[in-house]
Amino acid sequence: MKSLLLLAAIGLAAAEDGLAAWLRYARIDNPKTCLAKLPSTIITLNATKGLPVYTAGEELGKGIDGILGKRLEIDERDENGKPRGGKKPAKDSNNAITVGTVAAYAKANPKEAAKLPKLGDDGYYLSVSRGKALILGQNERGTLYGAFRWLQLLGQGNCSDFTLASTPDAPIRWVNQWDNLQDGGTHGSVERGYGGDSIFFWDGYVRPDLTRARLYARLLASIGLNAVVVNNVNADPRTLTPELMDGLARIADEFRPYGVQLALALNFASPQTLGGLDTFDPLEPSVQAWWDNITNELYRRIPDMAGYLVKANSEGQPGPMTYNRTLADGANMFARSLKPHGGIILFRAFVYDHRNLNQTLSWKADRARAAVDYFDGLDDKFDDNVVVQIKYGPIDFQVREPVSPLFAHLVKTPTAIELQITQEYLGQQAHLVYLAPMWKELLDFDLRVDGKPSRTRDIINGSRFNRKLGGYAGVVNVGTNTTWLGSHLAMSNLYAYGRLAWNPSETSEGILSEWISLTFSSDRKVHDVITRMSMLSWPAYENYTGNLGIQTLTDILLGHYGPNPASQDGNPWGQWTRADEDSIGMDRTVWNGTGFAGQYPPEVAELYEHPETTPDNLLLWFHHVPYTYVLKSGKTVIQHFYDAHYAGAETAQTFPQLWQTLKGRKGIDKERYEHVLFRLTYQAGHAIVWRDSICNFYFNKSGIPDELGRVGNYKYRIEAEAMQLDGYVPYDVSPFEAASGTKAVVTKTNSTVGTVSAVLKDLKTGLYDVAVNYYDQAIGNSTWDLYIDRTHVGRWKGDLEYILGRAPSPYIDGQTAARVTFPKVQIKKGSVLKIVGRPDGEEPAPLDYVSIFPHGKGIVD
Ligand code: GCW
Repeated sequence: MKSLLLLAAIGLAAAEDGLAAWLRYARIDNPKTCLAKLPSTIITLNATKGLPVYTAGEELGKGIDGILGKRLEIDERDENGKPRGGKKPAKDSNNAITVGTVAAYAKANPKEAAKLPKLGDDGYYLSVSRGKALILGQNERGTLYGAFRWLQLLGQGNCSDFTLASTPDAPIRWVNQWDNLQDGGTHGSVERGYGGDSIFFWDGYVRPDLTRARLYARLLASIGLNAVVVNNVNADPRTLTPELMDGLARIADEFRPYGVQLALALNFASPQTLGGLDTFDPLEPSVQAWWDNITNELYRRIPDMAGYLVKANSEGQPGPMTYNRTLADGANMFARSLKPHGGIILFRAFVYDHRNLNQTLSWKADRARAAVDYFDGLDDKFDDNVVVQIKYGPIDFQVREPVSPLFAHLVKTPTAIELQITQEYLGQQAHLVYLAPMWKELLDFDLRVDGKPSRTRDIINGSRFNRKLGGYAGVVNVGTNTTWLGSHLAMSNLYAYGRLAWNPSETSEGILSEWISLTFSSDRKVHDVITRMSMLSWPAYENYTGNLGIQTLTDILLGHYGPNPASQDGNPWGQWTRADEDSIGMDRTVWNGTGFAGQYPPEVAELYEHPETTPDNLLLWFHHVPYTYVLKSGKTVIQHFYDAHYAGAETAQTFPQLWQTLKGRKGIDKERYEHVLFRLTYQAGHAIVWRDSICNFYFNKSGIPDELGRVGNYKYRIEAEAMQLDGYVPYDVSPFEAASGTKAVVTKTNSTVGTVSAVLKDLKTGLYDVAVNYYDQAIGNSTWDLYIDRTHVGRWKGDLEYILGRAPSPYIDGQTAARVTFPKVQIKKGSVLKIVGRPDGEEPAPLDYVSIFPHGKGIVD
């Protein structure tokens, strides 16, 4: 009996698997004060099932039930304010939560409606007073946004009376999913995804079950986002077959109740590859007719489609330049097809040629220049439903970039900023990096166009140049993982993206605090710890990856994840650092370099032209200087590299410790506690990999030692290759800096069990932490066992690819390098440490080193 009851209780408890994200509607601490005033009826005005006002009613019912524990009755009114279906009005109808559009409200209450503040598109009016609540939207989805906003406030325990009128800062608040219809196998994968397969596509088709698509729309609507491009910008022409279009219509049907519109990424060559025409020249009438027809076919199925997104002439994608046409010719072709339907086209400014190897040799060549070079002269050439979508920085979602100068060049043409919630160069959601502070710096940056205040945010929202369109595009890689992004904590970035696109004046901490309350709880300590870690995370990540504007320094030829600074140079991808034995950095000055600095308006250009006036954190983005160049901080460039990497890695070590102080606190359930702890521990280990790789790489290049003697000297380490090897052989790691002492060990064959051992003769008897650095490749799941004498200390498996969501590399390198730590191990002087490695698949149980440091002394090496 007892066990049956227990089972029932488990069945009832919501699984904290992340699926509900910030929409958990968890009961607040003290619902009584709220309940006292709460009416028992929700009145919906002229709601249609399947549209946002109806959803708003439903959501309020669900939310209030969860947050306060009260079930409300729904009283549906028709367009004249009369109860639907001849029903009696609810008893409590004078004291109710009324929800509808301003227009529907005005019909029954013209006088009151006349007094309402004016709202812009998608805006809402929210008034809560002594039990009554009025939630009115400028349109259907505005109403839903208002409902969600009130629920967010209630969910934080805010039951006060207030009146609020809110209109989003910009009309375009889109999400770009990089979902593929299919990868090599059956999967619908997500480019740069670490959160599972596509929630939309499978095996080349739209999934039969779109439950997740619907839940996704709900999440996005709750933070004010209004459209999703459902497929990868590297678009598959098959997206436009009739079967796929039918499938897309089913996705749009799931989105519609939440006011989320579907948009589509297009492959420029589709008229030829799919349509069978002999050209895709945008000025060819047959090509225009083909797109007109496709567009009509799409709108026939999806009348509220938002529009298109196009990546053209970039990274091998086809585009108008294939026919010597301009980018505007290309964009306008789609704009014309969309115009009769009211659709818009977001045309990406991420246009560059990665194929010209000779460029690498030229001091003046610079990929950062490409966007302005390609778009200059086109400002008055675009149709009025074209928006140019510009990545925040001129290169590619790096940990630190200056704002793209193209924002200052397009005055007539509306623009949208492309941000990346997907942490492509920012730890791929396997590292905690809270991005709102970075986005805010970019959005608040003043480009000083014509010597006048010109913040990025005021350019994209249309106010600076008096444009109607514009806004935000966020690249998101949610997938089938129940946590959406593969990590619970990474979801703060999605929440922040929506909140900032709605209102860029919100603060990073304020947004975070809302998100913490809704995702976990309002517990003070929970807030303090998550806020502390999150606010430290971007600076820490920048510290242990790429400093002073040199870019993130990930392996750009593989996973865009682990350290590999050499991969930046010597190839045509254009993310160069120009590091040699003496000096480092891209000279982007006008006087001697690529001239990129001159693409900014004069005041900003002047700032970036000189090393003395360039902020330290962008120095190497704009200038090529000796490693011994002295920064404003008084340190040399090379010593800054060393110090920053040690500081960043040290901060990352505090994350798992901080998180552990939350065990058992309100909202910190076991499931999420363990999940987060695992990832933060992994991050702390990988931060050390980063620190040592980058420090050793530049030490090796420059020959300048660390003033504090840390780099290259690791007194607590025993290199695996220096141990007694049995079944293991030494292995030269490439890149060399991804291994301590440049070498690792691997098992002799794929089936040989290997052992490394060492006599710990110099160690005093005591309690130690034992860290083992190993490599977890994508090509197998080795097992390792650690022993001290006869005691089995622990076992681990090389299965991070499943836990982290994807394996960034099949090789033994900085991406697969990982660390596992066993705390509080009792070791005697003269004990024997032994690791037995069992290879699996093609993964030869690789080991790098063991680090043994006294427990509790705060040493990590
Ligand atoms: O940085 C690159 C990414 C590609 C991406 C491209 C883009 C979708 O590595 O994966 O392709 O940017 O933004 O188009």
